[in-house]
Amino acid sequence: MIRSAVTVSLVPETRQGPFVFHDDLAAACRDAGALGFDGIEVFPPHADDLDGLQVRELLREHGLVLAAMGTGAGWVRRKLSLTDPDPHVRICGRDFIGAIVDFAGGFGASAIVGSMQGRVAEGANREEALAWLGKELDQLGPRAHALGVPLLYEPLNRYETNLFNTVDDAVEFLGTLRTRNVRLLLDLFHMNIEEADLPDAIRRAGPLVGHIHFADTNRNAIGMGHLDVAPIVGALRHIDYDGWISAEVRPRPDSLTAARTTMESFQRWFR
Ligand code: LER
Ligand code: MN
Repeated sequence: MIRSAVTVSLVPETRQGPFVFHDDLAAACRDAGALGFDGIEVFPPHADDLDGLQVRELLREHGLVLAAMGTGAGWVRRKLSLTDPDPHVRICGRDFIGAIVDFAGGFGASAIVGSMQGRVAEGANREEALAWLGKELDQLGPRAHALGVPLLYEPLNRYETNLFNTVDDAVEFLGTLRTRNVRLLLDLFHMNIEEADLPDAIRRAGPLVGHIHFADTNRNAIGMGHLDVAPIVGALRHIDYDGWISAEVRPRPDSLTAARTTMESFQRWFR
């Protein structure tokens, strides 16, 4: 069954970022639960900064589950990435993501490789960078598989990476990996910038779609921009998508309004 989630960032540097709730996990769980969300997607500073028992208790208290966990704090705070020319930076990046894979996996949730994919550095060799990315995903995919969850890879728009911007290019790349345990996270905000036709791209990705970031064209809650939502929902139904619909949007005009508007849109389109 398709389920609703809302994002919570616990990383102070991302206060201007596309997360509905910020800083206070307990308050976010209370508000998400009261609004009827099925889960929360957490963006932690580091896996070690979370107390698993406390997270479990908050989720239980508010009738929520962990939908997924972002790993981008490794980039935001330490400039780690899986395609840095320095092998030590790549290893630290893999360790950073791996710890989140383990934590999230314990809750039956996936970790997301988004910003941590990095980019091909100026003057560097693209094939080499893709080989590094492939090698790391081939280690992280089986690590997630051992916990019974897929790893999520997110194509980003051209202003955030030069690795893969479109769904088709990302699908082709995933096909070159040894692991079959990496699925696509499709973020409607990035897709709106890069895709010629969003529903067509979703249909082509088909069973590889593992998670959706539900955002309008301006990265506000769905319903606050001009995205043509109906054909996208039609495409998700066409591929029998049954994962998370997670609001990774700006808290505009405020967190509660963004969350409430998301929930109204979710009810309208998926219930
Ligand atoms: C970044 O723009 C984004 O969409 C995040 O989900 C990546 O981790
Ligand atoms: Mn995203």
